[in-house]
Amino acid sequence: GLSDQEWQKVVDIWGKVEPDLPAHGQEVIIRMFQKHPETQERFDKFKNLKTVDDMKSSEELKKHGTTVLTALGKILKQKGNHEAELAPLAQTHANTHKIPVKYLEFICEIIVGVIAEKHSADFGADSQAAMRKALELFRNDMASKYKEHGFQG
Ligand code: BLA
Repeated sequence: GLSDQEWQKVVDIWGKVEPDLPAHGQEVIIRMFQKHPETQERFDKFKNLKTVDDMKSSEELKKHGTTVLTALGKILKQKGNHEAELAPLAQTHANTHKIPVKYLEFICEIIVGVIAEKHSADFGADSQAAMRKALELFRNDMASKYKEHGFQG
């Protein structure tokens, strides 16, 4: 798990992200689609977006980015006691969306990268390390829940 100090770093940096979730979320989703095009194929509603300009103009994409970061923020603020938040997410992601754990790794790494770019002064090495640990915990707990649903992930 994370120490109290590490959780504090996670919550503090999230406080910098939160005032503009749509811009951060949009950037995260576009980068994921650019770097890992197979992830875009998982979205019926985004398959038609061919260029970065198409992606930037899509209100639906921005909305999805906001949904993702809103859900993640709620989870991080639980400081590991996220069972209530994780259970419904694991359920849809195992049974409906069927999102491999590998894709969770992709998006988590991109989230760290986007925060590092937008908030370099507030996201030093120790904060980055704390955030990586928190995201790893999130992924590990998603992976165990996937298995309960019979999805190997
Ligand atoms: C939908 N993803 C959702 C929803 C939430 C999240 C809250 C809507 C409710 C639901 O269907 O459960 C949350 N998505 C997240 C979080 C992350 C994220 C917390 O990416 C990452 C920290 N889901 C993934 C990944 C993909 C993904 C890596 O975790 C990428 C391929 C896909 N999420 C995905 C899809 C939907 C979804 C396809 C349905 C979108 C729709 O049609 O509305």
